[in-house]
Amino acid sequence: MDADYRPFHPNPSKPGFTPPPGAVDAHCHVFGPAARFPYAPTRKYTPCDAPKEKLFALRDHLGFTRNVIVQASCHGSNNDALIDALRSGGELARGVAVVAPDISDTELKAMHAAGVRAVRFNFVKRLVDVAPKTEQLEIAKRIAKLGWHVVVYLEAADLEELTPFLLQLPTTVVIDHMGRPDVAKGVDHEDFQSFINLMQGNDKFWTKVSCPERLSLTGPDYGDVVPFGQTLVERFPDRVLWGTDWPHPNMNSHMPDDGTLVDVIPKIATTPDAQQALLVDNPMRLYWA
Ligand code: 0GY
Repeated sequence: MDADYRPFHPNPSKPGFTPPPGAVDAHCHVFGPAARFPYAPTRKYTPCDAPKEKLFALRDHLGFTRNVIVQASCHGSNNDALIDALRSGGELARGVAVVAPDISDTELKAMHAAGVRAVRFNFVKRLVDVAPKTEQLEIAKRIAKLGWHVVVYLEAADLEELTPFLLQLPTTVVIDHMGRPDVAKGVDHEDFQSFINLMQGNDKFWTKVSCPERLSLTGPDYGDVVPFGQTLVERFPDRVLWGTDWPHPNMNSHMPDDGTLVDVIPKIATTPDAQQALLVDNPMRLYWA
């Protein structure tokens, strides 16, 4: 089966920045291998196989200790590859699943035992047929009882429409990739200010200061995205997470060098305290407590 986009970087560089001991890559995926974990027939893209062994090798190479593995749309709501990776990762891995509304309590408990601590709701229309909000709210109420939270993937243009729904969710809500701002507009534009206002107005909102490679218009070293991440880390030091987004599905402009991505961290989290919170204390509180 051919992938729709470039393969991930074959030999990422060693970053110059050394993450603090116990650092967590809080947004990464495993894909397949398709021969064992087939991709969903309903998927909108076909990825390159990106098995757990490669993810764990990258973790070690970059100087990280733990992973939060996020179910991606190409596997639909079949979380078998994710659960298999979590079982292999043991205490060093936690997961974010995508579940169908008819999932049983027994299945949810088995996922918890494997390390799942959140569900993801994806609102990016090129990736999924977006599920009805009533269904998602029911799922959120059920997983709240397990102490899980909700991760949402949305684009800046949809934030206003989604805000009432996000406010209704009964759990912590982590917004992927800074809500995908249009970086050409700059941090002072009303769109990014709306995102900041949402974070400011309710401390249940967290965000991942990740994916400069997806948001950048200039490419490596992603200088045009730095002010966005830096602003969020400064304003909300206790509610930010960071992740590689390996193996970078749908990256067509270029395939990032994961070492270069790690070297963006000290530009957005400029002090040892901010780095410790971003890479260790915050993800440990949310996923390992
Ligand atoms: C990401 C981004 C993408 C894909 C998915 O669920 C997914 O398939 O999240 C994307 O193409 O923007 O964060 O992994």
